[in-house]
Amino acid sequence: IKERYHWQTHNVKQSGVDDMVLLAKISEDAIVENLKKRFMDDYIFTYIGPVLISVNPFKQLPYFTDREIDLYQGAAQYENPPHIYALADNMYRNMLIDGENQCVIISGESGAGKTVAAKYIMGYVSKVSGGGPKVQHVKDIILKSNPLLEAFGNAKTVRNNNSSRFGKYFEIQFSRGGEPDGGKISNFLLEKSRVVNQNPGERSFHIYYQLLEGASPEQQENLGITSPDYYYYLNQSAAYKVDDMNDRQEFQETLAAMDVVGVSGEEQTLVLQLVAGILHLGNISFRESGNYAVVESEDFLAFPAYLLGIDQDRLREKLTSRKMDSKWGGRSEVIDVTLNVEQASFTRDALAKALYARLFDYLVDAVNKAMQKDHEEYNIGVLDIYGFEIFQKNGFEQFCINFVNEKLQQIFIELTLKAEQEEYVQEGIRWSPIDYFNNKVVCDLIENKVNPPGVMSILDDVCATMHAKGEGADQTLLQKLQMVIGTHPHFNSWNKGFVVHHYAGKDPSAPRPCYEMPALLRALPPIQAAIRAPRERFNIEFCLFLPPTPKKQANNLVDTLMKCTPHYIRCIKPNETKRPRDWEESRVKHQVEYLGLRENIRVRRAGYAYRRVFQKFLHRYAILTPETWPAWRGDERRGVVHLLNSVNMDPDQYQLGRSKVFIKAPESLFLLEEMRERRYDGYARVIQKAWRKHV
Ligand code: AD9
Ligand code: MG
Repeated sequence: IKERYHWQTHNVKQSGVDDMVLLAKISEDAIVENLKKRFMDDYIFTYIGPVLISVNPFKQLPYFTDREIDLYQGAAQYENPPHIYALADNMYRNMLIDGENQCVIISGESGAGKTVAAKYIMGYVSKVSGGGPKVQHVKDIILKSNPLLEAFGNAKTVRNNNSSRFGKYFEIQFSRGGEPDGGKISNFLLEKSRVVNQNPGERSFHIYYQLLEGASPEQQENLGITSPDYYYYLNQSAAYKVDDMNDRQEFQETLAAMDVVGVSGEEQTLVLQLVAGILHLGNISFRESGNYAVVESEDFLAFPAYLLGIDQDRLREKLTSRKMDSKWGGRSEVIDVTLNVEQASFTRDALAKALYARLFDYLVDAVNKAMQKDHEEYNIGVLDIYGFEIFQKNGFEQFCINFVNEKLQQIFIELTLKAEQEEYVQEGIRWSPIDYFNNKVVCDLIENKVNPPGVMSILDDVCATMHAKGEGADQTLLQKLQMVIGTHPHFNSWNKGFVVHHYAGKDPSAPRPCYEMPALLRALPPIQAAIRAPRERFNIEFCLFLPPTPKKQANNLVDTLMKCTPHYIRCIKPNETKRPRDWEESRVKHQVEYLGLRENIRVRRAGYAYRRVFQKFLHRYAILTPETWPAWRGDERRGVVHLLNSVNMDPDQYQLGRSKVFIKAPESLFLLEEMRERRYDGYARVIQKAWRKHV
């Protein structure tokens, strides 16, 4: 009654169904309808069993205060309206009670609210857990790492003003007593190409604009700071400002965050020198001189060389020539090859990207060092990785991102269905398994090693021999793909690239990016370090290309996740306008389709829509019979039978397992809920009246 009363005073009424397992009819339309109804009533959260659906409200809602944190602490899922705090609390309790690591996989397209969700979880855990000054310090670092990594890893895109351009797995580590006393961040797939150019209307990483707006006069002088249109790496897209974003103020926050994670003042100066150095590097241009590239103006060479701490001549040499292995008369030697203008510009950009990626890794390392603890006990991991990306032209970056998403979907399918089946076995429940689309076939298409080898293996193969093949590499690759996997039902190729039918299978809504060969291959060949580190302490190795580690990264991530108890948040973006209360039906429907929500509900319902341990069931429906109210005394199983008999529940509708009651159709549950509601409403009215009199 206490909780019920609390929500009533907060004017919370029923809107649609809280858990879509209870939908009267399962269709995409019914799901969209339910989400819409709730969205319009400012309910952004809805469950499908244990899975949380979250729709981006594009406005601040009032239910994220300490009061809610209090309310959701230790409460069962059904006691309160769906909320991300309920999920966070569940993870935290599970970890403590079962002694198992937990993870939450947050998925959804760009701008759907993944990063905001991740922050709510970290905020919640930090609030409900205790700890002395040392733990408080770790909490500070956990929370401050967000603005720091966002400054360097987020950017304005056409879809999201604060789009994460890297994937992040954040493990909060706990003591046995549940205090967060450490942490670890793994970062994935930084979109480093953004450093050198952006699509129209998009910006580079926030730090650039922060620095340009926020630099002190002294910094401006030392770093050669002027207006953003001066820099080639920023002026191509001609987008400099973001609505509601104060770059100047955020610059101060970024610096403050570096302080918290223990990046010293001196190191901060070096970080900013690198950031500025990359900008100035971009202003070096080349002209043709007798078939090869020379630096257009020596003046533009000196400043980046100074900022990056390398010799000017050496920088010139590195930008306009390349070392190559050559076989000559049976002997192998290294020769210098001069580059043409296009190659020199490409080398400059490659250098800028590699430097930036190293800088980003350095910052992640700094955060990790600050949160490091010597032995691991428990952890909660939060995965916030960018969703499926389909552009006009898709290259290696998209291929990797989409592959990771494919794998995440696979884990989702495996773990939710597996967990479901295991529970039936454990409880001794009779049931018949149901069919579902398993995207393992798509994962295999990409990652199979043999029989037949997948796209990754074929790529590796062709790349290993590519230098010999030169310009014809993309055709070689295509031919090989066509030959080996050309008949695969999830694969198509055409003369410039190939298409993968990503999850959701042959469904017309399945994401189907076209990967283009030149864009794909350009990112691939690993050419090793060319210039030595100018600053050992930074451990930033100048190199022209980073080896293509993302492939590996995807699998490491999957291994880590598979060892945790998983939780899921599926984020939905209701519109493209970023406005509150704007609902684009077809966009939502599309997401509902490819996230497989209908399938999710179907699987959840095919067995038993509802399950609850005896004691909790008795507690929830205690009000329905005099014998169970206020509490049932005696054997719990008998109590449940008594309760179900007294409401005339059809015996076909339920089964009793070893410790839980399973109820088949949601309609049966509706009935129970309705009866319960009516009784409580009666009580609540009486109490409210009494309360009003009292105050
Ligand atoms: V991307 O893949 O990194 O481009 P995300 O991370 O899915 O994307 P993000 O969390 O950054 O999206 O949300 C985008 C914007 O939507 C935020 O900057 C907020 O302005 C807005 N948003 C998202 N979730 C909420 C929310 N729960 N309440 C209020 C929200 N606003
Ligand atoms: Mg994000």
